[in-house]
Amino acid sequence: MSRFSSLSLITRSRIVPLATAAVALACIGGEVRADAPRWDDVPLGATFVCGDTITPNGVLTKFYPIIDCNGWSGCNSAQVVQGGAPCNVDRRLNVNNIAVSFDFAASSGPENNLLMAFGQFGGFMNISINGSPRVCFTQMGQLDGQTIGGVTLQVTNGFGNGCGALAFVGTINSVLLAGQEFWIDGVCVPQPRDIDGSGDVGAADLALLLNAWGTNVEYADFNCDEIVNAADLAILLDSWG
Ligand SMILES: [Ca+2]
Ligand SMILES: [Ca+2]
Ligand SMILES: [Ca+2]
Repeated sequence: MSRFSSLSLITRSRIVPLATAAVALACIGGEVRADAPRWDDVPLGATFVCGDTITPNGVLTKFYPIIDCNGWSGCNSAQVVQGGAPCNVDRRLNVNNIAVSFDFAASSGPENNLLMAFGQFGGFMNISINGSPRVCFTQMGQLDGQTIGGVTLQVTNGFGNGCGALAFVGTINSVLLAGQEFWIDGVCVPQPRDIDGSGDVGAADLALLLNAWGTNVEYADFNCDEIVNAADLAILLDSWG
């Protein structure tokens, strides 16, 4: 059995297996904000190393070493990339043996129910939420149903190497993620289906969504994949009325 085969809390002296709980959760709308990193405004090719601090979309973002399940740590770099496989949704962050943290509480305040697109293609990853001990794991799917730092996680796809989405259900002050062959994108706050704030979901909201068709505007990108398309239309219609 691989030493990385089970989801474990990192400690220097012991590895604590976590039970997997099957929890069905829905991600419901959130606040209209533009303060979650999508990387599209960060210069292409920008490269970050441990100790760097940046503020994509106003979010305090720092880089730290990655730590494996036995306590080894290392620090390579993260780079803003675009084009080609995998998981291309405009610009994204290639996380290559490094950890990246987003401190929402120190920026515009804690966020609720974030979504994040990811691509995982090998090695192991770390996650810490709200200052929790880092969890070391080898498949994003292992996070599905876990509660870390008081936030419950829901994974869509990504149960093997490939692209998926991670939903954070709860209040998020800060998140740290690390990976070896790992891509992060579309960290965002799910937007209300009532786009115009009229109090219901109707024709005016539909018109706004259709007007944004094919773009990456946030207000109509309900599933946070950085494109307004049929998936978002289906979500809007599901909330009709
Ligand atoms: Ca992006
Ligand atoms: Ca409306
Ligand atoms: Ca979308």
